[in-house]
Amino acid sequence: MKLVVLISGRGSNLQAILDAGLPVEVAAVLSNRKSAAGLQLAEARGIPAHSLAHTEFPDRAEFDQAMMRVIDGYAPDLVVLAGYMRILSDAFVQHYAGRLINIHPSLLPSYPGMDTHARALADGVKIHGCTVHLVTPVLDRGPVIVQAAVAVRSDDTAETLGARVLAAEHKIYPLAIRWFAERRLVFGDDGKVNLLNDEGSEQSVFYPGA
Ligand code: NHR
Ligand code: GAR
Repeated sequence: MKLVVLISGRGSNLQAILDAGLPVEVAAVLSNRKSAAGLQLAEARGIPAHSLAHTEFPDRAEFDQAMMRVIDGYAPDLVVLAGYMRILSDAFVQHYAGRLINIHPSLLPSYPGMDTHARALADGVKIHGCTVHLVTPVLDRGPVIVQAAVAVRSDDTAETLGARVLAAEHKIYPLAIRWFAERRLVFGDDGKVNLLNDEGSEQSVFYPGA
């Protein structure tokens, strides 16, 4: 099972994926920012690391086409967005349909988009978390694969809450990739994802509070 991972920054989810002992090969890492720390991490592990600056392309469609050419050179089974911060064109999403996943720092469909921890705190919600989902053209609305719940504390700031959510991300993203690699995920026509258990039947997917 070959993966290509797309990042924009720090790369802590990339690191969690690399350190999880998964039955996968991370064939390449791509960033839309040259300064992304995750690129050095990839290089240190001997993984080809590419940066394509979106600012050097005339529009989103042409940038995405350039990304697709590099990605397809590695013939990945799965494309993993790990803190990748560019909205993807429909052509890109369709090209990788069923093999493109993202981790988002909220319990989707709550808090799509940016600044999720500050928005959750402003609303006074008591449970927050993160979601691994299949990417579809509608932003942050693709089928949910797995979620982790994180209890909000009365003294939380966006930083303290975000740090606990990030720790949960580092658990569920490798877990979801393992299930994908083991071909245990079933993407139903109803837009729902189920997990095959050892008996071969389906069970709903969840991750108890992290
Ligand atoms: N693309 C599609 N088509 N569908 C999804 O579900 C996607 C996607 C691209 C990225 C990740 C997502 C997240 O987890 C993701 C899901 C970036 C933005 C954004 O507004 C929104 C959602 C996500 C990632 N990006 C700005 C843009 O104009 C740039 C922001 C910046 O550079 O700081 O692309 O939340
Ligand atoms: C993670 O919290 C990820 O969920 C989030 O960015 C962070 C990346 O951290 N993704 C988004 O907000 C996507 N819009 P990392 O680079 O250390 O993995």
